[in-house]
Amino acid sequence: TNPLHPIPKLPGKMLIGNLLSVDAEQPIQDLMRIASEQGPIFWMDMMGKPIVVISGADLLDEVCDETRFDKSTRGVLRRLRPAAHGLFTADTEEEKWSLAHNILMPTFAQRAMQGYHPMMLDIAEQMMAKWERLNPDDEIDVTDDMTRLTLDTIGLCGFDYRFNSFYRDGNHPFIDAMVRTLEATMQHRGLPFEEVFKSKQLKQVNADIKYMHKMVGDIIRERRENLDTQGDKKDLLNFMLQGVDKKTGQRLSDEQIRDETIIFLIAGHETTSGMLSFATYALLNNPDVLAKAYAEVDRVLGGDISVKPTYAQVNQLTYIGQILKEALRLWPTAPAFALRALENTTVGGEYKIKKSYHVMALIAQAHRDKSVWGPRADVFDPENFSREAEANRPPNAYKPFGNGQRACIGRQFAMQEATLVMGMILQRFKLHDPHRYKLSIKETLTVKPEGFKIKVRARTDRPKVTPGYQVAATTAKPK
Ligand code: FDE
Repeated sequence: TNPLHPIPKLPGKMLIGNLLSVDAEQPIQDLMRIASEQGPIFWMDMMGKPIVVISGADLLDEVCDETRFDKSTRGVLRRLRPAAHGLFTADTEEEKWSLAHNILMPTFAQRAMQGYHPMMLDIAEQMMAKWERLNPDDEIDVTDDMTRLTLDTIGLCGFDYRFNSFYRDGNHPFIDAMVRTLEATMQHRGLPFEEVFKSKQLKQVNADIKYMHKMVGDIIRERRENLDTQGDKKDLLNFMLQGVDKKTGQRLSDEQIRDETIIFLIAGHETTSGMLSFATYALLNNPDVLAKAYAEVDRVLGGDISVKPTYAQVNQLTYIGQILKEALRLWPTAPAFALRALENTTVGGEYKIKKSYHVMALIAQAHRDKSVWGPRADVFDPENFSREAEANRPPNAYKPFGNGQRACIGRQFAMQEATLVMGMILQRFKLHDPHRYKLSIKETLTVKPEGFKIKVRARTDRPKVTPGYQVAATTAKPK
């Protein structure tokens, strides 16, 4: 008997249900496979609790209706609250969420990005310098370097802190603490006796959280004490210290600023670095796309790498933008999000969803629905994001940044940063794939390529003139 009939049920074991039906190391890839066999909706029994997995475009459109569904924090997000209880981990009805949301929205709006450009550029140049100085036989672990880049970028734009990841072999101790906390939270699956047989790991997590809170807390206190001299820095910390919620007149407490800061680091670094890594992989495997990308970069940024790209130029790199969007279609680095029905309801005309069910929007699979993306849905093609294709697509078919008011606040930030970096890489380097890398995906809170090693060489075919020189080319000094 299937109590959720007609929603198909994943076959499972007595008592434990589907607890062991999904690969613990690669749950997302396993769920994608299961979804392709079971269809656009199925459910799993997690020790008595139903999880409904939705992966069809029509059903995804329905559950994106915010009058019927809201983000759910059950599971990992709630377990992350001791480390950081704020935007990403709070429930929509909590005052914590609306206060931080109202204060922070303007600081992440497109027009705020210009202020972050110099800081994004600062970190991007560090990565370029590292790559330029490599020996011909040196390899780059793409995902590692992209993670250094995205972390350092949020550190600098967020609270004027330099993790200096490009100047060290291992990680900054803060990063180790954060990664351990995330790993432990993911592994903790709510099994009986976990507290006992994982007590050592849990003790470590408590120590790590304490360390993160102290480090960020100290930075906040110091800034608050020096606001008269440092109050004009254009970083998120100053916006949080000075911001007032127009609706309520309230401000963020130091404790909440601390939690939001940790949340930016958690939510922003792996997602953005994964996007850049998948995009690099796609470029290496699609020579036509790569050629078009080089042409755009040469036209917009020109060949003179001593001239820094401007904010306006980054916004002209629209084909690079299409490449990044398409990378996030095939591999949305936040591959699923969790929902709950506000009232018992029915989706697809026949599937009853109770308030108590856990609904999972598996966008990694929904983004490959052939009814929307056509027969070539599994093929990388930036033309999926031409202006025309975007205009003709149903509204909720593409959701790599989540949905509605709970969608990603860092979207413009991530796209701005990634476009700048991709542009600078292509302006400078030829990419090589010495091992003919076969995509292998590591899953944590996010998905990202694992063991992806490339080599780069300085380009010898850069255009001689930069865009600004074109009119006066005769007076430009020869190189
Ligand atoms: C959020 C987010 C999301 C949703 C989730 C859920 O629903 O749960 C998603 C899907 C995302 N996000 C995605 C992404 C991608 C990328 C590349 C990114 N993301 C990036 C970033 C950066 C930064 C800084 C960020 N990011 C942040 C964030 C936050 C804070 C959040 C929360 C919001 C609310 O809730 O309000 C998110 N993000 Fe992201």
